[in-house]
Amino acid sequence: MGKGSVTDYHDLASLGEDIRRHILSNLGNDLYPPDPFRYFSGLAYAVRDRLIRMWLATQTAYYDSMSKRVYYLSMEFLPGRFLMNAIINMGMEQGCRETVTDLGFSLDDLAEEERDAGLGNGGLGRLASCYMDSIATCGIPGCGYGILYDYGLFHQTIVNGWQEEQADNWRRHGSPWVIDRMEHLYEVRFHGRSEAYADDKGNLRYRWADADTVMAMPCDILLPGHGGGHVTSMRLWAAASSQEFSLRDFNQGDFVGAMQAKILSENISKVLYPNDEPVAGKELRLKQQYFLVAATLRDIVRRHRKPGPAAFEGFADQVAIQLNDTHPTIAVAELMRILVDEEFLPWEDAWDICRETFAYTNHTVLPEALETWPMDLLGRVLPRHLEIIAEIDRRFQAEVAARHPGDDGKLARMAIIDRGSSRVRMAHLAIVGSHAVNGVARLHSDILRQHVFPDFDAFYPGKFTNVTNGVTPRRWLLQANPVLSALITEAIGPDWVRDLTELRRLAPLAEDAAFRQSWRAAKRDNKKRLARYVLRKAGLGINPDTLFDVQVKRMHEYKRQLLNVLHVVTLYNRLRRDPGLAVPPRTVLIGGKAAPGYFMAKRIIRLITAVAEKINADPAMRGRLRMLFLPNYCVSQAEKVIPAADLSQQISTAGMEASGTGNMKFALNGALTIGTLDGANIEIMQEVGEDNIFIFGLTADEVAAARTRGVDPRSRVRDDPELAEALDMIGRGFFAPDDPGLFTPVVESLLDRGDYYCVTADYRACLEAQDRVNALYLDPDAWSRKSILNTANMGFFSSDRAVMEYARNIWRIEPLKE
Ligand code: NBG
Repeated sequence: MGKGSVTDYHDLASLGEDIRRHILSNLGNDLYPPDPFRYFSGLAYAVRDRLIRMWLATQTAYYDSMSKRVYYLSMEFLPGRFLMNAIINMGMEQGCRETVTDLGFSLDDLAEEERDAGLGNGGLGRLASCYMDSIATCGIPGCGYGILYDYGLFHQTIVNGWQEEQADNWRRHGSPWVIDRMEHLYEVRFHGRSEAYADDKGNLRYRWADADTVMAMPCDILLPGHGGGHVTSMRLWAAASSQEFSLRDFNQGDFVGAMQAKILSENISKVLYPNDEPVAGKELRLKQQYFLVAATLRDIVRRHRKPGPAAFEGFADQVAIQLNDTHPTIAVAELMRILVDEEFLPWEDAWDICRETFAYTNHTVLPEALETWPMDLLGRVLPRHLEIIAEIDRRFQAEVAARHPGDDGKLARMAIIDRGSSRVRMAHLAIVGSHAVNGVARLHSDILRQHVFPDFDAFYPGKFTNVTNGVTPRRWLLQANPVLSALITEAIGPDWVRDLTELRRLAPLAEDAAFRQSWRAAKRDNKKRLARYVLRKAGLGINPDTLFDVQVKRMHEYKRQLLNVLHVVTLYNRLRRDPGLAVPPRTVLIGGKAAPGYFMAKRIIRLITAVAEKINADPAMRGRLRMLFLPNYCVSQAEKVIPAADLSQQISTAGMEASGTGNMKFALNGALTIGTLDGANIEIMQEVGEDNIFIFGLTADEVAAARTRGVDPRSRVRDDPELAEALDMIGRGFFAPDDPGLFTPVVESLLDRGDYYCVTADYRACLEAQDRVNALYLDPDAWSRKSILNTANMGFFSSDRAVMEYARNIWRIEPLKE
């Protein structure tokens, strides 16, 4: 694309004027009194003007190059805030700071006015957003597709120690970044029936009759890459009622009925489903998935045809579709429906196109998250799709049977439609309908091949691959940690921002005492910044001169926040017994949302707040141990917490965390990891070196063996007096004197229900690892050395590396040159 023009787009000279103009004529507001939210919005619109110009140029470059594009289909995106990210990536930070200062504000304060776009649950959505940043930065033609939920993941508050949920009405005050495109409405159908008919030539055809319809309206959010001038987009669909639908009832005089239908259809994009909630039987969730898929495929097909009447044979040379987890898998059946029922392609040709177009990323091995839909529900909502899936299954079973005659067990295990339960296994459909299937860390991909889908791996040699996750260095180091970024750039120059492996050049500086000193000073600055934030948000003072021990992520038993609590209670007991104990003073911070219906996760939050209350009120713990539950963990909070952490807790039961990406963000910011051999922790260990990480606990194989063997957790408790004491205190109400039975279920889950997550099994090893943490932290120079080596060796975990692997090996797309 025409370069040199990039700076023209930014046109900083008129920025102040543009901000005022947007406040006056776009927002219809006064300039006075100078309200920060108003000026934030004005600035956002002024930045957006510049983004739109760059985006149009990028689109032209895509069309001119006629290159293949990737479409990243995801039910979740978790971008957080947009303003600083856009400004920094566009190289406008300095200019913006000056302009905003002239207007009487600080840029950082204005940035705080923005509400997070929280359209995802956690790692899966955030990964999608990191990948958008890298797709734009690397110049890979393509964009994301998702849903514009009115309500993102709920807002969490802590009331009397319990989680409470509030609706996250994130667009309440407007959303400057969202561009509504009313001109491109598509109709999406549900219900009705599949109807067979004969065409002119007497061929048997199918059509979808008597369907209800909903309109899908595209809303674009533009995302600039760093430095290069490419701008990609997320196209998010919002549901609107279809005119024909309401008019039909209206003409019959049923105005209220018509309105009801309107409201019902608009419900489709109303709210994001929290994960870890049983989704089975939730018709609305299936409708959301199909809504995303149907609108997106229409849009892709429209674009494919735009240059002229394109043949579908060439479709997969122009289009790659990445299914982000199992959620959008109905796309396989929808593309078949379009090609066979609407474009009249022979089934075999359509099927080849499908498999060449789709690729599937699996993000979890938790069985409850591998979606299956009851046949009757699927048949009711998407009657023609059920027929198509049955036909795909029939042909697939014939293939399997031909290669493995008589092996009924294999047939039953591999079937897409599970005859026993009458459910459609969406993961099987995704595997059969894609040319590539990948896990998100090496261990996870191995587990997929060996334990979750071994029959498929044997049947399709080479189809299963791995792409280890990555995170964007722009948001997670450059933007979130300006102090450390400045220090790094001073030391090795700025190239690390677009080539993270450059960080390797920091390694020799680990031996430089002055550099270590500056490194510690940067960490201390970030800890002070976090302490101010915590005081403001939670009303609690924390001391930056203590070890910041952090675990922030969704609350789930497999992530083992409970093991963290058992360590804290044990440390508390040790300090009570021996006030002179030689351990560094520690501040334990835990944050994360629990799914609203997940009883145990919510009870564990209550346990954390109860233990924190007791410890923080104990005068003997002053200056030695503090604990805090951080309410409402979200992207913008992560940006403050991660740069301030000394110790990063990544302690999932081995084999259960597919990858983790928080683990990468912490280590990139110089935190040391205490963790299990799970997900990407293993690869982090290999990169940073075994001496620079605290690894403990059972391996994935040992967990599997322990589960088969069945170990009695009570015998472990008998053998370990500290564990016995901690569990006894929790179980008997030491932390809940007013309600002594409050935490009995938590202890019972360990002692009476088999301790599925191996908390008691890993307890002793965890404590020993924490002993090593304490010893090291008492030697600041030794700690800083390892901290520097962590950052220096995290280059592999850039999302640029990850999307380039996808582009080369899975999408087969070349990045555009700038
Ligand atoms: C999550 C995994 C994480 C992983 C992210 C991104 C789901 C279904 N999976 O371990 O639990 O890092 O996906 O791949 O949310």
